[in-house]
Amino acid sequence: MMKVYSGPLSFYGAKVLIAAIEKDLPIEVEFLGFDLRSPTPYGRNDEVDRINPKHQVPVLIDGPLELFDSTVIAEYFEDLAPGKPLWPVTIRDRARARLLEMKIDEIWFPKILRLRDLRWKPDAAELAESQAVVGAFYQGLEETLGDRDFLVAGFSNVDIAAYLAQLFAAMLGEPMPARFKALQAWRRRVEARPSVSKVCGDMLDYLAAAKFPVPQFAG
Ligand SMILES: N[C@@H](CCC(=O)N[C@@H](CS)C(=O)NCC(=O)O)C(=O)O
Repeated sequence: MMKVYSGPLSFYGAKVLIAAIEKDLPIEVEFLGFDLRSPTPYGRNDEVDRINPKHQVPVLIDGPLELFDSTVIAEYFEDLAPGKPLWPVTIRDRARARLLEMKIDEIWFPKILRLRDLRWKPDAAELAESQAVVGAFYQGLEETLGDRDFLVAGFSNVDIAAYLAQLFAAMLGEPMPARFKALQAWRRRVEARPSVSKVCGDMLDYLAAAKFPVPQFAG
């Protein structure tokens, strides 16, 4: 069976865990030690350090194949189980979806995570700036969604990444405002999926057990 190293509150790890469930790919998951009350919460793991020079999760081991990076792993899953696609069908939509997913991973999520850093080093001006960034993130998603059910064309890796990014924003005190009606409906649509409900439900149980505020979640 494939093995994934992740963390109990890992955004990038959760992308992989949700994709594996969507594709019915059985995986064994091992969480690294994690200290929610530390600014550097991740513990070290020899296997992760050996495989990933960036010392980050997720890491996947499938027999002799060893991978790191959530998007690289998701592409491997796509090739393993193409019958349950997590990218859109047309070439242009696939390109759009890949670009938006990269933007969420590399631009939006790190900005959302600034809210976590500000818990350790409070700074009113930076907090206001981060709150404005999260507002722009929601606004951009609502505009991208338009009147579709999902962000590009059918449920895809983009919806997984965007859902997780908004969940982390909510965990960090900036939940999606009610005025984004289409996006709220999208959020409920995504969290009704058993894959999302299971993986995010486990993360929120972890938060609750650690006595951290838990955002609204229907799963
Ligand atoms: N681009 C990478 C980012 C991975 C990443 O930042 N993982 C975080 C957990 S969500 C991590 O391991 N952080 C620990 C560290 O950087 O020391 C991916 O998509 O997998």
